[in-house]
Amino acid sequence: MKNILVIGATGQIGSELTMKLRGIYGDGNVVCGYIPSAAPKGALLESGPAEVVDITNPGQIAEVVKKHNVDSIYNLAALLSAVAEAKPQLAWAIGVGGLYNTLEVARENGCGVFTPSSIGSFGSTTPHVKTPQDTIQRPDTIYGVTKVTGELLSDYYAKRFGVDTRSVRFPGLISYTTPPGGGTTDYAVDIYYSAVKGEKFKCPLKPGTYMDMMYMPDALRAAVEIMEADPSRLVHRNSFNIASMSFDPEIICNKIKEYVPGFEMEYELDPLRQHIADSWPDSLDDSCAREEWDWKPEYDLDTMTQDMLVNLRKKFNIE
Ligand code: AKB
Repeated sequence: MKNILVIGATGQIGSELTMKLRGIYGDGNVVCGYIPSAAPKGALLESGPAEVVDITNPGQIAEVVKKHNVDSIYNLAALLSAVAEAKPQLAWAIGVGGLYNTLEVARENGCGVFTPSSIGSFGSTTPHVKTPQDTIQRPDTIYGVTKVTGELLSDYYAKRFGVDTRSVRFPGLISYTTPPGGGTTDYAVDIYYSAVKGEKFKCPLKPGTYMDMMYMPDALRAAVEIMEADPSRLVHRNSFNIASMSFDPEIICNKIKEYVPGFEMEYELDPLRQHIADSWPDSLDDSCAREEWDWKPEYDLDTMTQDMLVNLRKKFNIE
């Protein structure tokens, strides 16, 4: 049985992943690690152990790892891309300093570590269409710089110290549960909220801005499956391209209109987000993940849209 610590467990991915891990490995075996300004509530707090874990405090990570006999750490502490541009020093302290602290605790205590990377680890000189697994990674953002550094540092700890580090490059993640905060891909979540509330959506990115996106259930499954994968099959570790769908604002808007006929969108461009999105791939080639650990997405744009609309209507009590 695994004993897991999730760092950043109350964030966009963490709040859902912690509950999924508790469902698989047992409520008592998955520690919700949080910072006091983002304390857990409801089921996340009540269904299992919770501890204050500030990733910038190595002593605190080590104490919780020892107290709960942790053998696997899911490190989800990060600032998303647009917020990171506003606070680059903090983005580095959390993304790189925090990862270093986590890897050191993992090395000393024999833990495996999952740390997500992102499509943000690529930059404007990366091939944009069907971006290969191994290619140019010269990101234009501090977010991307922390992600590439994280990939390299994690691979170094695997090779040099035998720490079982594994990771995936997440596309933009879409969920009806926890709203994202400060990402470049977040428009693809916000658009569904506008659609169910009957509001006109103001799109911050221009038509033709393609990016990879993924429905949260697929992303959570990827995080579990890569950590469960047979290590003898893994040629890569940090990090695997994973993909399920790629679209631009027009495509997602038209898909929503199939189910919400009166839905309207207008463009109100955000230059920072547009600049970041233009530097990121249009679509990823995830064949290595498919070959090395049988990665396969379940949702496409149509099935995700239907599920998002049903669940957001339930959430807001809209008929
Ligand atoms: C962001 O937009 O910053 C994230 C990401 C793709 O890593 N959703």
